[in-house]
Amino acid sequence: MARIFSGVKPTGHLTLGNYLGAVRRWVEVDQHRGEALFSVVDLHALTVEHDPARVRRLSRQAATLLLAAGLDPALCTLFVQSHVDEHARLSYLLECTATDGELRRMIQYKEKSVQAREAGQSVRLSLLTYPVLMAADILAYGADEVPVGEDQTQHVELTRDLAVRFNQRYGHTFTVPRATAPAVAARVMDLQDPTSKMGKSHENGAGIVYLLDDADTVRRKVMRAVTDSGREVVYDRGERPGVANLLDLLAAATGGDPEELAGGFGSYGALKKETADAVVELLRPVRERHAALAADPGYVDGVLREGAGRARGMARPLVDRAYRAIGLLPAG
Ligand code: AQP
Repeated sequence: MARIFSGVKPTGHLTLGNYLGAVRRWVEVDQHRGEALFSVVDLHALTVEHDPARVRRLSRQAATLLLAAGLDPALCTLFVQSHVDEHARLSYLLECTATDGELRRMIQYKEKSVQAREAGQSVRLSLLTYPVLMAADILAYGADEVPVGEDQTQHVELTRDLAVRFNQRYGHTFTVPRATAPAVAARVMDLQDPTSKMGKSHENGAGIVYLLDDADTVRRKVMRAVTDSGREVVYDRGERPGVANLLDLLAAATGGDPEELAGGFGSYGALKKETADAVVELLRPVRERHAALAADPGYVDGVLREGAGRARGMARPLVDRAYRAIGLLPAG
């Protein structure tokens, strides 16, 4: 049975990009077909300027939303990363396996370090080592598969390199995982800037559909989406990124094919209206279940406690093995 690991960072409210690029498949496919672990990876939220109370609040909200989206604790393990010490323990060993050069080449590091400097902030060392912690998240569980959006595939590639290198030097310890991306909506773009990814930590929320936005807000954001100067509805990601993004969203929400859907619209307005309706309907049940679950934080805490216990039980033997393999003296 495949072992599957993936996570979401509590750096902002979960978005339609998170849902379509990752969470929906965790719910519909991954939790049914393997031994799946999903984590609110809160340590990763500390790699950029953060407000402690907000990270705490967003961590619980993310866990509640994952349950509302349909993760079932009877089928998968849901937990908070910082509740399981093995992630940090293994991360250090992997830092002793990775090189400064390969981390500096990571696209996300390059982008985020520029953003931090532009905002007058210093660049945290943890921003550079972030992909190593992510590798530890995955390798600690012997995961074979990592279902992520396209933006994370470079980090999964690094994880593979580190696993292979560790195994070659210190003996076979880690499973070498692979990224699995969804067929549609692997990269949902910002509605106001369709050449950049819809990311939950972006400053301007006008182009971002949050899972907890109410129906009117979703409609307004989709209706105001930036399109292109043409009039004809055609699917062309390179030349018409705004329209292509809407067609991708509609296809992901309704199960259609974006190129075929394009032929059915005579104007951008009609496409926007149908896309808005489809997204509202897609998110309605998630929002409703979230409201019910948020009223019972004790239940969510219980799920997370049990999930952390299970996760610890899986990770500890493997991480202990890695400690021995790399040459550390076992505690007597
Ligand atoms: N726009 C997106 N399209 C498709 N997939 C996406 N994912 C995120 N955005 C999109 C996928 O969702 C999972 C969890 O994402 P994350 O929490 O690691 O990152 P984020 O939502 O992108 O959050 P940030 O803080 O805004 O991150 P940055 O600024 O780093 O991009 C992942 O599987 C991700 O691929």
